[in-house]
Amino acid sequence: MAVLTGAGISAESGVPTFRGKGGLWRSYRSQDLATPEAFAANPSLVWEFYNWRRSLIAVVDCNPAHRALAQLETKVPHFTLISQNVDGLHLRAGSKNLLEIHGNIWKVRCTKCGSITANYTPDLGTSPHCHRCAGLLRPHVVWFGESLDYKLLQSAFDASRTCDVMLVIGTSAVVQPSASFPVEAKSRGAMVAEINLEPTPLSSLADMTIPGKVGDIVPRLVENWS
Ligand code: BJW
Ligand code: ZN
Repeated sequence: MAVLTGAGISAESGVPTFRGKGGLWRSYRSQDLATPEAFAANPSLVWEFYNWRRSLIAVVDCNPAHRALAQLETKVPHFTLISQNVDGLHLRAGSKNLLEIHGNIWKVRCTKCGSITANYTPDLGTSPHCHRCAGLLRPHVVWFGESLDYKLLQSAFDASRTCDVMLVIGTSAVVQPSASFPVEAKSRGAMVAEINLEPTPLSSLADMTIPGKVGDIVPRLVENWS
């Protein structure tokens, strides 16, 4: 089994989504905050945005849907969780075989020496620097126009190609390459089921669409999984 999650699974924890009602990209321009060009032009502004989001995420917890997926992993022999989320809530819920394909907001990467470190201080200031080489740090997340980590991407495509079932949970399914994973799974004969409040571009391809809130549906689905 492969599971693809998006911001909708963390919405009930209180983490803002990107495109729906109250979504970040409704109030902020992604070009100004989530591209390498934006960071090069104004790193302080980008850090302000990420410090604000880190502070929000620091005070929330994983919800029953995150926990249910961690439990599902113990019931299914070959299970891969592919998450577009950077909030780390799947890890907090105990998921193990997890591919955080857009990175993790609790990690920072040095723009000079490339070293990646975990840092859980919510507010890092607007110009955090590397302890090793004094280079400017950036959030270890994937911005628009950046490539995903090659190994993570390969593992995500492998899981999509080889699964019998793919659950697609709380994603608008518009951002590439993630939106291709269910298409790949379906083309290799997998059963694709979508759980979302609203229809998405994937809905017409999915074998099953379950409309509703993740917190209502995912725990029930997992409880009944034999
Ligand atoms: C619930 C619910 C509840 C709510 N219960 N459901 C044309 C021009 C330029 C670029 C491109 C282009 N075409 C394609 C591209 C490439 C681009 C892309 O896909 N753009 C599209 C938007 C068009 N992709 C990239 O650039 C990627 N890199 C890449 O492709 O490299 C090669 C390349 C480079 C350049 C050109 C072409 C190729 C990288 C993408 C990185 C995305 N980064 C972000 C930010 C991460 C860091 C951070 O968080 O700050 O990732 S953007 C944002 O979107 C974030 C998310 O992971 C991602 C997906 O969003 P998600 O999770 O689907 O959230 P929402 O809000 O969209 O949807 C939530 C859903 O939940 C909704 O459907 C709700 O209904 C539902 N929901 N509550 C159930 N309670
Ligand atoms: Zn460094």
